[in-house]
Parts: sequence; C-alpha cells; structure tokens
Amino acid sequence: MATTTVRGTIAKQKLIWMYETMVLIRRFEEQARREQDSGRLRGTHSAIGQEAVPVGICAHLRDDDFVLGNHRSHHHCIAKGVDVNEMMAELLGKVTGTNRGKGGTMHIADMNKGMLGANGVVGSNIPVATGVGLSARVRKTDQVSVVFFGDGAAQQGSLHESLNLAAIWKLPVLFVCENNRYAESTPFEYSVAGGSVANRAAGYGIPGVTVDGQSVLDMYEVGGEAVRRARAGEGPTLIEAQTYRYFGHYGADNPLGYRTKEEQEFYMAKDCIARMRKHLVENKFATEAELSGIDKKCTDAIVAATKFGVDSPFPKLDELTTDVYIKYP
Ligand SMILES: Cc1ncc(C[n+]2csc(CCOP(=O)(O)OP(=O)(O)O)c2C)c(N)n1
Ligand SMILES: [Mg+2]
Repeated sequence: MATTTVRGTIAKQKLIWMYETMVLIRRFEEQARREQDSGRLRGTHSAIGQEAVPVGICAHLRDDDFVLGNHRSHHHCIAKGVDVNEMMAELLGKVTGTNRGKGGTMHIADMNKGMLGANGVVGSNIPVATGVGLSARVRKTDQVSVVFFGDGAAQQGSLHESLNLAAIWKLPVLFVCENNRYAESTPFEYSVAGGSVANRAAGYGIPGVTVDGQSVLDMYEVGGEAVRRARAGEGPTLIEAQTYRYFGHYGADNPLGYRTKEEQEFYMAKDCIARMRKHLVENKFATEAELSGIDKKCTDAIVAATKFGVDSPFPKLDELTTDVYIKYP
C-alpha cells in the first residue's frame, strides 16, 4: 500500500515536525506517568507506543479542522497542536489548564485548535464526530472531522450507526481506530468478529484501510488520501491503525497479567520514533546531532510545562460550578 512516491514528496519540514511531535508526546507521557507515581496526578492512560497514529493524520489538518478523542488522548491533543503547558496544568487540576482544571486528563479540549475533546465514555465521540462532519457540510466549509477510538470502542453500535450515516451523506469524517490489540485486558482476537475493523467498511460502501500504526510515514500516506477525499466531498474513510500500547491500560495495570513479554518486545522493536529517526538519518534529512537537539528541545519543553503546571494555582472554590454546567437564560 505504501509507495515511495508519496514519501518522496514529503517536505523536510513536515518530516521533522512529525518526528518532533512524536518525541514531544512521548516526553509528555513519560512525565504524566511520573506525576501519577508521585500522586500529584490521579491516574492516566498512557499512549506511549501509539504516537505515530495521530501525528501522521494530523500532519494533514488545519487549525480549523476538528479532532475528537477518547480516554487515551494526550497524543491526539498534542498532534492537533494543543499547548503542552496548558495540558500539563489540566492534568494537575490547575486553573491555567485547557479546561481551567476541571476536566483533567480525559476531557482536554481546546476550541481554538479544533480539539473538541477527549472523552472518558468509550465510543461516545464517534457519533459526535459524525455530527461535526454534518455541521461542516451544512455550513458549506471544507473542514474535516477526525475521531480516534480504540479496538474496544469499535465493537459498539455507535460506530456502525455513524458509519452508515456518514456513508449515505458522504460526510467529511475520518474514523480512525487505534487497534492496540487490547480493550483493557480483552484481546482483539477474542472480541472482534471477522478479525478486522477495517473490513467492516465494505458493508457501508466506503474505503476501509488497514495500516501499520507504528509507521508515521504509512499513517501520513493513508491520512493524506482520507483527508483529500473528505475535503473533496467524496465521503468518509475507516482506518484501522495497527499499534500497541507499551504500558498497562492505566497506571496500576500490569499488562503481563494478560499478554506476554515476547509480544511486548515484538512491538517495541518496531517503535515509531526509532524508525522515523532511522529514516531521517539514512535519507539525510537530518543528522543524529540535529535529532538529539530536537530531543533535548522536547525534554526542555516538558520540564517547563511541568513547572508551569506545578506552580499554577488550583481553581478557587467559588469557581467550582462555573464552566461545568450550561446556564440557560
Ligand atoms: C461506555 C464505557 N464502557 C466501559 C468503559 C470502561 N473502559 C474504559 S477504557 C475501556 C477499554 C477501551 O478499549 P479500547 O477502545 O480498545 O481503547 P484503549 O484503552 O485500548 O485505547 C473500557 C472498557 C467506559 N469508560 N465507557
Ligand atoms: Mg484497545
């Protein structure tokens, strides 16, 4: 599926952006785990290992396009351009956070960046993203709506209803399943009838694509065609990105209770950042020293974000119910 044609035409600046964004996500997630271990953050779902999926897709998006996520969404937010200072402050419940400290890790949203929200209710953002696509159509814009969800969420009715509506109305929606092989401890092989999420697209007459979600270049290629189709009014695409979460479902979860060390090592050997680094060096887009400079820049950015979050105040008590409920006139 991947051709050298598309890859050969990717601008160096875009390639570097993809590398840097994946590294920034990883540093953010490593810090989130530290914050959790220290007790300052009450729980987080790590996206370490899955960075390439949203980065390859969001490389094609504009600020006025839309992204909707799930409970494991830090990587979606960073790939869409949300500020890491505000994200870290949000994780720590501080008033300087994206949601003034009242959303936390699972509700990060930034309207200015088109990040309409992470969401802790599995599968719930899929129909919302479909409605967002319908809104773009009604307003006659060429905006695109992208929803990221897991292999577990793909077994919910919300996906099937949404695929049907998006297909008959040719809505500009990308349905991106991050198949990390597990829904909590339930393996993909057990829960997915037919053994494929992407194949289900055939029943709705839309393209269904299986892609190596640990290759940002493959993600970029598949994302480019899906975004092009959506903007051109040709309708939705269902993408199944095959990926892996390196850690447990959430902080205290030990994944070795339901998967093997050998399996983990198999996927970690195909790490998206290491592969992109190799690609950039081998094809002379950047030197090792330049990439190490980018790594340091990302580490520094997360150190600064953590300081920003820690130093920021909690919301005042009299703000407890503001921004939480809609006020009717
Ligand atoms: C409607 C609903 N059911 C159950 C849960 C509990 N829950 C949270 S995450 C999760 C697993 C989701 O798996 P998947 O969609 O594959 O995403 P992943 O965690 O692998 O990224 C479940 C069952 C929930 N949050 N919402
Ligand atoms: Mg999963």
